[in-house]
Amino acid sequence: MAITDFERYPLTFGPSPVHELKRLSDRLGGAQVWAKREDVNSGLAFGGNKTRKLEYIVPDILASGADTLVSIGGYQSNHTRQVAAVAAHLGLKSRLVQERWVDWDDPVNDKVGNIELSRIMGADVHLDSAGFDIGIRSSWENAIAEVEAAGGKPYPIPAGASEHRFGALGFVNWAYEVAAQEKDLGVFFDTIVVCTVTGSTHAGMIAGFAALEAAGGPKRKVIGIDASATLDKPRAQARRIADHAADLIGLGREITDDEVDIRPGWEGPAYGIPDESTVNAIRTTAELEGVILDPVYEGKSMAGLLDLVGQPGGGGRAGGGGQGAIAKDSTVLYAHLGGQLALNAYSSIF
Ligand code: 5PA
Repeated sequence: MAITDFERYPLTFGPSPVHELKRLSDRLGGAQVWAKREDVNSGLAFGGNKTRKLEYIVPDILASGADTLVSIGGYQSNHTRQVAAVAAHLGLKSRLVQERWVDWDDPVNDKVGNIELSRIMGADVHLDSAGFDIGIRSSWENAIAEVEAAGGKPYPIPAGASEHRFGALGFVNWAYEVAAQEKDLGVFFDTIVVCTVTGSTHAGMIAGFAALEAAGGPKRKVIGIDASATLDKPRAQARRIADHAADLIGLGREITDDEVDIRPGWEGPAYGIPDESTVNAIRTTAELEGVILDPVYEGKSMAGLLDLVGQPGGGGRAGGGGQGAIAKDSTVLYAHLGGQLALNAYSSIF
C-alpha cells in the first residue's frame, strides 16, 4: 500500500503554509530557515499536529460505530483539545483523562488554554494526579472501561495519537506535502527540525521521507529535538512507530538507527518546564518574526534549531553545544506543530 491508498477524512484547510523566516535566518548568520505551520492548519479549535494525525484515524472511528472518543494527556494537552474538537465536529462525545504531567504551580494551569477549550467544546474532562509518562496508562484504560460500563461505545486514542496503528500516517503524508511544496517554491529542504515527545509526528516524517527517497527523491535529514526529558522513551517509541509506518506503506525495509535522530540538550529540567534556552527561543522568534511558540514543545525545538544553525559567536544560544552543526549552505524546515494555547498557563515566565 502507498500513503494514497489510506482513507483520509479532511479536518485541515489543505496543505499547511510554508514560508521563510528571513529575519531569524539573517540573525543566525547560517543556514536559511523556513517554517511549515501546523499551528494554523485547521479551523477546528486552532488545529495542530494531532489534527493532521486524526485525519487518518477518523475513517476508522466512523467505521467502528463508536460514540465516545477516549484520550489522555497532561492538563494543558494540545492533543486532548484537538480530540475534543474532532469529536464535536463529528457529533461524538469525548472523555478526556488529564494527568498532572507537569509540576507547574500556576493557579490556572488546569483552567485556561487547552483545557478551557475542551470544556467549552463539551468534553467530559477528568483530572488525575498522575505524573508524566508517554506510555499506555491505567487511567486511560479505566476511562475506556467506564464509558463501556455506562453503555457507551468508546474509541480509544492513546497519548498524542501515537500508539495507534494509523497514528503516523498524517506525517507520512506531510512528507509528500513538503515534496510537492518544494516543487512549487523551487526550494529543497535538506534538513527538517521537529519536536519529539510521543513520537508519531517524527516517525511519520521518517517513514514518509524514506519512501520518497526510495522512489528516487533526494536524501535529507530529519532531526528530532526531545521535549520529554525522558529521551530513551521517545527514541524507542519513535523507532517502533516508524518501523510500523514503513511496513504499512510498503517501504520494503526496516528503518535504520541513524534515521531516528532525536537529540537531547534543549528539554529543560523536565517535560513541560522551560529553561533559559526555551524562553530565549520564544522571545527571539516572536521579536524577529511575530511567530509565537510555546514553552512545552515548540520553544524547545526552536532552541535546538537556534543552536544548530547559529554560528559560533553568532546568534545561537550563548554557550550552547552544537553551534553551526547545520551547515551554512543548508535550507532548514522548522515544523511548527502548534501548542500556543498553553501559554495561558505560563504568564509568569514573561
Ligand atoms: C506535541 C505533542 P509527538 O507527540 O507526536 O512527538 O509531538 C510532539 C508535540 N508540538 C510537538 C506540540 C505543540 C505538541 O502538542 N503533544 C502531546 C499532547 O498531549 O498535547 C502529545 C503529547
